[in-house]
Amino acid sequence: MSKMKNTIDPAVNYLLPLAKKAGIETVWDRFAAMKPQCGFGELGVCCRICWKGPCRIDPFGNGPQRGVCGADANTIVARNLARMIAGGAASHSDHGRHIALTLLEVGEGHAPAYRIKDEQKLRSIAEKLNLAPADKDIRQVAKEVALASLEDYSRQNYSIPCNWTKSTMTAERVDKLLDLGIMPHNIDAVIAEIMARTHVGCDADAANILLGGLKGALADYNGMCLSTELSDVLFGTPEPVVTTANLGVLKEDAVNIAVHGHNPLLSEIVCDVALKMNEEAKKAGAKEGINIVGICCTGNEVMMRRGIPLATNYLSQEMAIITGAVDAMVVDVQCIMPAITGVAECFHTEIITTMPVNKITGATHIEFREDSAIDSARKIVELAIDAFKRRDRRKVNIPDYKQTAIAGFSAEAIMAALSKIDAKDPLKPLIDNIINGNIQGIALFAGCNNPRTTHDNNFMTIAKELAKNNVLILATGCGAGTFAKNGLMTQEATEAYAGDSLKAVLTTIGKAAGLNGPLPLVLHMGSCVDNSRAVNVAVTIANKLGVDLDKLPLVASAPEFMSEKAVAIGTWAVALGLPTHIGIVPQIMGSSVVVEFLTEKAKDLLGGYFIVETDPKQAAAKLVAAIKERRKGLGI
Ligand code: BF8
Repeated sequence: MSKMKNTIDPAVNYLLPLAKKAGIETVWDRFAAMKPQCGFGELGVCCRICWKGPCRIDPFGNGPQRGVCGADANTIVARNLARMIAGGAASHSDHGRHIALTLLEVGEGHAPAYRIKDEQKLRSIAEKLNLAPADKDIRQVAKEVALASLEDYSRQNYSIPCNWTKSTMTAERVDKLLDLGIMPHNIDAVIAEIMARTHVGCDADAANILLGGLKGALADYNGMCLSTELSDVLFGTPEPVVTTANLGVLKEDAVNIAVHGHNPLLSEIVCDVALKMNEEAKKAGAKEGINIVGICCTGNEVMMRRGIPLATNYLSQEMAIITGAVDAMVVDVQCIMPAITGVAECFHTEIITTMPVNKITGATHIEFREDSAIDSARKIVELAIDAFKRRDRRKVNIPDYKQTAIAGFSAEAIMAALSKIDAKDPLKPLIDNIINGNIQGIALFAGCNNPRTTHDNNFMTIAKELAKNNVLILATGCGAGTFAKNGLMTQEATEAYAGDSLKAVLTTIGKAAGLNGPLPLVLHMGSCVDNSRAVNVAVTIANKLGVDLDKLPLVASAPEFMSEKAVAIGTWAVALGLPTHIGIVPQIMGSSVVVEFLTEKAKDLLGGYFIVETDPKQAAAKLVAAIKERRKGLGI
């Protein structure tokens, strides 16, 4: 059997042998050392929620079929899955809480580092939330929108839906979620409810636990949605911007600062401050001043709003340090490998943690608070400049790989491009082309990378197949990172890979929008929380057609996912009615009830369902089949 490749990223392939030679351990080494991974864990039948255990169910039926308390495989698998969803929802919604609290501070005039950058968006959000903003002062509107968002974390009345989910769905979907009892009323309460119902001796009915999980996933959607929209208010709504991606964006003659993590509250201020400290960097010998680059979702945030180059995505974050050219890696929350401090010990790189609840042993901690954001950012940039002075030039190996990437396709940017074709009815050209089959459907790629499969390969293979089949492609998160690094966010990629009718549509829109050629093959919608942007586009189309989301030829794919957040996202995609592909075998296979619920029963209840397929070509075929089935349902 041939050995699976670690990655198809040329920059990583350049650096891995160098890491090996220098004895630096990477994620792929640790993954290899972990094999064989625990079979019980892989099936999800290991229970560790009380200390009578750990218990595990024998999947072959010879050993124990119940844990010490009597929980069977179905209960155990469902509980484990629901708890993962709660973890994901907690992460996204905590991010959203910080943004909402900051907007409140801005409204009250207490956060000098921040301001309202997109007033029009703020007013349109206030309209959607029924806050009658027309005659109000903009700071008052900010306060009211922030408070309406924070209400989604505090409401105690179970029968009132969360403001954001209710106001961003089709009416039919709202009714369906209410009917099923899975409409969230309060993000924090729903997460707490999952933890409570999965405590030992509580909910033992797998289907009921999964309904709780679906509610948790919708709470996740609510938190993501408000994170995205309020970030646009504070930092600007993305518009298409041309930039570059992959590790070749690092510069030998600059102080390279990598911003890594998720929340733009930190990265935006670091970028602002760094711009003002360019001269200090030059005085320290960096001819090109300061070069900020992004990693993971923070990378997406600053790429789409500022055109800052993307260095890399999740799985290759250590590689950025192994170039020897990163002077500081500034991190906030989520998806930061604890391994980075160990790698940084081999170089001069400062790893700077910034959040009180996210510290890493071996890192320098500079606390970042919204009220003193500029001071903290200044200290961070000063540390980076100091580190640059210590850089060992003999250890610098910047791979000569980078690609052009056109990023920043917010829902608003897509509508603006379409309005160049039909100003009165911007959606018409898109809908007409979906109905006439020039665009067969829309696929949203999301989620992480995972060493269980070749880094970036599933994303690239499936996207090229779908494009060939005239499917319009949207991307977020580390999937977006894959496409940016590997050249699919370019006009050339449209020429090379799009089917003829898709190419013609992308060319018409691109030319009308002044791009002098087609739109890129993959439209970059942003970070993981920005998956809500794709929902925004889908709901607009659904409302226009007068159908619910589960009728649209719209699919989602997380072909290399790994995080609890991705589990939550995939689950809400199903709850919203989307066929949702995952390319990694989920840790649920030990329960036939859970598998059947998520791949079949969910379809009856919600219209959406999971498709599990690890082979990327097969996955593409299944997604195309799901799109065709939807088209047939619509009679198109
Ligand atoms: O939120 S795609 S590895 S960085 S979890 Fe993490 Fe996964 Fe990347 Fe962004 Ni999303």
